[in-house]
Amino acid sequence: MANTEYPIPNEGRPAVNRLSPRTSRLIVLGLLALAIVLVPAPATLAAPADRRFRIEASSFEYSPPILEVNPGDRVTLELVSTDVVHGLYLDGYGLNVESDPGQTASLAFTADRPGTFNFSCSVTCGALHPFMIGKINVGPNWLLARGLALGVLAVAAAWVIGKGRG
Ligand SMILES: [Cu+2]
Repeated sequence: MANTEYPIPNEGRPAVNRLSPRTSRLIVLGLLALAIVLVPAPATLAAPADRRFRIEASSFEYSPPILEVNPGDRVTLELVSTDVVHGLYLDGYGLNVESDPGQTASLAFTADRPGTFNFSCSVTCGALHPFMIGKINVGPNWLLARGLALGVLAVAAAWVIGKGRG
């Protein structure tokens, strides 16, 4: 009768040995959750660089519509319209540029704010003008990654608790 998995009460063992496997698992999950919340996001993975993007604007889309940069990058957007006058207004940074047909207009800024920023056409260009949008991701989305990881942990905890009841 040495190592029974579930210690018999009043056997005289110290209380620390009486943690059920379920409790131990929940403690491990709790510690993981704390780690996910408390561990700082890694600093910028890459050193700041000069990034240049050529964005073609046509009715009613941008090509490419999604840009990825690292925090601290010096970003230059070259907007070139292929048909009528289009603009690009970058949310969050409050920057705007307009391009005449066939002309390239540039916009330069330092991506000093991490996050996802939408941009949209700033020149009324036709029926679908309000839908002429794109976005710039500045760095990985750590908030989203943490949220997903915590969600997975919550599901695991619910499973452990449910299993213990069954
Ligand atoms: Cu437009």
